[in-house]
Amino acid sequence: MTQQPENNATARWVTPGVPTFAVVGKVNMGKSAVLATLLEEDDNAVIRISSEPGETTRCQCLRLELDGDERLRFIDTPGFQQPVEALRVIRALADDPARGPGPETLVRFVERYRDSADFVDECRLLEPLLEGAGVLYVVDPAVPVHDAFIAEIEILRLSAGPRLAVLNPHNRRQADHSAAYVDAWRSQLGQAFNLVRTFDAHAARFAARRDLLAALNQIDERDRDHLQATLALLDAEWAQRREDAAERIQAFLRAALAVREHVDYADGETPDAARRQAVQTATRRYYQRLSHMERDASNDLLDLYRHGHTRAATGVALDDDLDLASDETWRRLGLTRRQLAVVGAAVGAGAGLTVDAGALGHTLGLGTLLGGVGGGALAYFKGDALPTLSLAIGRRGAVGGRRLTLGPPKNANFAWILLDSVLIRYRLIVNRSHALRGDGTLAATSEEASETVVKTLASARQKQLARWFKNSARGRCDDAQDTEARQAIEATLAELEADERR
Ligand SMILES: Nc1nc2c(ncn2[C@@H]2O[C@H](COP(=O)(O)OP(=O)(O)OP(=O)(O)O)[C@@H](O)[C@H]2O)c(=O)[nH]1
Ligand SMILES: [Mg+2]
Repeated sequence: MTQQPENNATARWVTPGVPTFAVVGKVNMGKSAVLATLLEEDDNAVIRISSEPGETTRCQCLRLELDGDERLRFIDTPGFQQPVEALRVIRALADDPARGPGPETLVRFVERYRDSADFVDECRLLEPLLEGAGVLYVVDPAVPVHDAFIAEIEILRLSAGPRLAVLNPHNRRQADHSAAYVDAWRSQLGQAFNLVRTFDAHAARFAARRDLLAALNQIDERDRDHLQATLALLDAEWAQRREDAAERIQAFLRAALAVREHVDYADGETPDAARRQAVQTATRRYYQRLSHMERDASNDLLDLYRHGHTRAATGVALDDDLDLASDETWRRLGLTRRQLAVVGAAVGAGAGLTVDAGALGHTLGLGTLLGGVGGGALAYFKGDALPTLSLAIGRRGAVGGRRLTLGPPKNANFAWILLDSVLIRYRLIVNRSHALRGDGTLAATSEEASETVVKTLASARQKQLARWFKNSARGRCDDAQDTEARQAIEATLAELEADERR
């Protein structure tokens, strides 16, 4: 590869010491989408992505910053509008028509048309290349290779920097290499580009992003050490994120297991009815509080993974916030009966939750408590499949004044369901593309929502976690146990990231 030009005073896009690549291609090929995914930029105000061709009209600098330093720079560019005509002009501008145009001819082309009404987009997109930026050429391999593309490739071949071609299949089935035009594209691109890679902007996860950045390292021998160090920083940052995520999930579980709901009420003339009413209120509040806690934890994970414009307003467990008051949740998530028995045997009775007997003496099935309540409430609580909540009713204040305290379900699966729901959300988050510009909610298909995680964990890890649930619910975890559980969660997160199924 030829050398990057010396820093010239008029350079706008390229700064020495910061490897720079211009992302170029025909309009609507997904240039901006590739960049959004690569740089984890989900803000449409920063990177505009739309099915409207010609969305990007000016070059824009986008930086990959790690540890506060700009490590890599990408320039999002407008798409080629008239590549065939531009190539014709460039050829005509060649010094020696027999030898054809060279890099200097591109310079001449841009100088000639920069301030004219012709080839506006071509001049804009070529400018960074003339300053020495490398090329990241994006095409959709579902589209046949026609003359306009061949002209684009010919023009880009004249640029002096390293060149990488990216096949960004808009239709995911086309990612398969037997897809219609992939071979034709590869043979066309192979002649003009140092390397050709597939990168599905709507599906690429961390490993694919890393691979694409590593490909830049392969083609850009000018900055090899810098790029290698950048990859190391990227890996460290990702590992830190996962550690933070595991910590957040653990904090959520700890807090959720400790939730107690209190309702003060007076016996009045019909103490049974008053009690039923209080239980109903406390139960609803209890489950709402948990589902909000789960949603907040999910939003924190979204922030951690740079999805600040996506919110977990809709739960994955059901079509609303995680609905722990629904028997459907209790059937679908968590461990199987057999797994519960195995972990229960390993860590002692009450492997799920053992409620502090002092605070919450009675346990009463909701079916019993709600027996006389109307159909609406029963529908809400879905009858006998409901877990039994821990309950205590004590005297309070004036005559007949009572305090009802409602605690966690006695069901040993409770903690596992909480963990499952947050892990399902995690899987959605790490699989989510930053190029999506939807309604900003983290939604799951019913298939995604029901693909439980905790059932698939190795038995040894289930036992580790069961031990932590048990001790944590009793407020008896030391640092070593906390660390062990966090590491178990972290290892699970790493497995979810590596899981190719989606
Ligand atoms: N399904 C799918 N759609 C994609 C993918 N990449 C881009 N698109 C869609 O293709 C359209 C164009 O994407 P952009 O990233 O805006 O394309 P662009 O090349 O930057 O377009 P201009 O700026 O107009 O030149 C948008 O509707 C994207 O959502 C992909 O990998 N999969
Ligand atoms: Mg664009």
